[in-house]
Amino acid sequence: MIKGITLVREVASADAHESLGRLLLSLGFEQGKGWDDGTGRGTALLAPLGNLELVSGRAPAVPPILIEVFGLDAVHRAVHQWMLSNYRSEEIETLLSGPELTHWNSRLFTVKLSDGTSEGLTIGFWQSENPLHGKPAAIEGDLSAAGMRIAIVTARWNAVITDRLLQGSLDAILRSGGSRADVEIVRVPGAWEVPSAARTLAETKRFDAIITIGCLIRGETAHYEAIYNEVARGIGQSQQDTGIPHAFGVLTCETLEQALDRAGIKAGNKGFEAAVAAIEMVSIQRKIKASEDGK
Ligand code: DLZ
Repeated sequence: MIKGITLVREVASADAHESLGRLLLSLGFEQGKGWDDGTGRGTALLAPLGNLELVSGRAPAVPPILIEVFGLDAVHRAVHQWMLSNYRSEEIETLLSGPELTHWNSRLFTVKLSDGTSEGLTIGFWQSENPLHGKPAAIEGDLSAAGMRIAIVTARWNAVITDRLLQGSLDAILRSGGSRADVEIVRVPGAWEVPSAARTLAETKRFDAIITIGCLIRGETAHYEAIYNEVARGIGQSQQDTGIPHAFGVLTCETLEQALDRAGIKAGNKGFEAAVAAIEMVSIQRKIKASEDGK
């Protein structure tokens, strides 16, 4: 039912109205639908988010108009610059404060606009010091592989590539706190065989995640598209049917050079990336289950 919040403030003169509007638009407000009925006018400045905050038990943050920003220092410089063209420099010192830490883990500066009214119009610009502030609450996986049992299925075809991907996966697991004793490596002839081995491993329920590794090179692989589609479908289906996360580390490349690039030369190591994804998915799965159990 609620649509939005509007704060209305009077500005003393048409010039101040114009100038303040320009400043706020330059800082990132979006121009909304204003009004002008001949007797007065309103400028609507839209922010991406707004909220009404009720406070008890301690004094609320002042001033009542608080604008949350990114890059507080840059905003402060822009406001200072704007004030230089609207106020005398000795006035600015009393009207514009420097950014300071607040008791609510943020930095804030205030600017008082002497707009002709007795109180003036004071705006606080602030930025949270908490990097997670404002992010929607979400379940996110950790990157700790400690105690995770992981199976890696790797194809022997194009072993010059798949061995590097395998090394990348092991590297990621061990560096994330996993143990070599908890990792089982299964070698299959080619990419075609990867899904079936992955499913067999997943069905044992002995593993928290399966990492699949292979390398298909278009120029050297007959029916490249057909094989690739089946491999991708088979791995995806095994993941969905068994509920065990399967990370996809099967490269599909135009050339051997491109494959080498993705196996640790120029474009990262996709085996490493697949292992990180597997670890994260196991962690996410555990957290989702834990949150369900806690209900
Ligand atoms: C046959 C074949 C070909 C032509 N190319 C590849 C490839 O690029 N990458 C790969 O992993 N495997 C290839 N294979 C082997 C098939 O995946 C499969 O192992 C065989 O057809 C036996 O079923």
